Amino acid sequence: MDTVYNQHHGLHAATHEFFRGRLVPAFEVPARADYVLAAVQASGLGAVREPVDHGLGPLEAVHSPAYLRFVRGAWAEWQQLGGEGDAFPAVWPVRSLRSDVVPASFAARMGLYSMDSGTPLTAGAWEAAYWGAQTTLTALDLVLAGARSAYALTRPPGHHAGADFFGGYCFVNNAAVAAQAARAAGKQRVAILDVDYHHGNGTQAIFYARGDVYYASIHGDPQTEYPFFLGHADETGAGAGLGCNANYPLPAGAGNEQWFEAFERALVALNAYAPELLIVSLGVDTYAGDPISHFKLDQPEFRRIGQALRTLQLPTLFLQEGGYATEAIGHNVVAVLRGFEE
Ligand code: Q9C
Ligand code: ZN
Repeated sequence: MDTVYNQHHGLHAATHEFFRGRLVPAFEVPARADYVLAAVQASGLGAVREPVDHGLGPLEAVHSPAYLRFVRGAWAEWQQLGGEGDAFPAVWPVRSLRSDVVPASFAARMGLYSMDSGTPLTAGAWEAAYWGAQTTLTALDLVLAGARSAYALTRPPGHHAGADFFGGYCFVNNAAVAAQAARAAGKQRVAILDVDYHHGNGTQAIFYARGDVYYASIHGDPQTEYPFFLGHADETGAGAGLGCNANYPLPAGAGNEQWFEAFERALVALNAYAPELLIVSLGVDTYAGDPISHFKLDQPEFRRIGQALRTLQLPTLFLQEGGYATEAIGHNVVAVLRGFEE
């Protein structure tokens, strides 16, 4: 399986994020991708390729142009205001406030276009997110051209980003961009399977009322786990998308057997949808050693994930999402990808 990778991810390098009233060292850091790249290169998995630029069009097919313009220009605006350090939102248009009028204030627009204060907007956030999407689209091209599978090694991750907001370390929803591009290329039914510890609220929301893209996720119960406000089991889709959304929330602390039981149920339901393409939102923050997540998957389980995914016999695009046990991410990701190839 070939990997597509771009160096621009390193331009997005937050130093700190908010945690319990303090600024702590950021978790979503360039070293994450460096460790994965080293593990991919050492594994003999396949070639490592550079992305081809597909332009803004495929991003605009998922995200609102106003949101993309905001993220692209945010750092320059922040600099003009004299911003020191990374930019964070501090005010949001919650219930009873208006979100239909776009404010002139940069601080207000930071809130309008975001969902949390845990996502530092850095000098290189746009560049990294843009090239992350191009890396994703290039990996999709390999699969559309007949490769059995491909892996997009990207950061920042994507699955929390909605059509018009960033959050959860995500700016551009790569899984959604890939699913939409696959639809445009003629795939009739696309399935996204999200195995990141956190529910992919952005991906779910983007396709919630659509029957042509199926979304399934196994994740920490939103009663106690981020993103809190989406990801419950009763969210099954709406309108034409009714029955095309499946959530498998598990309690914090869930281990190998509990996780795999839910995973197997997700695979059965997804298979019944009869997709033509599978996109895997591959977060490895389910690992027992992850510093911000609370499942207890052991390292050998990641190979099992890949082996089980192979049984679906679908063209499969793997996209990097979370995983914050920096030195272990490479091992865990490569274990999934090699398991798939066995
Ligand atoms: N200080 C992904 O895994 N809050 N995003 C964590 C820890 C947000 C994770 C708080 C976690 C988002 C793609
Ligand atoms: Zn996650």
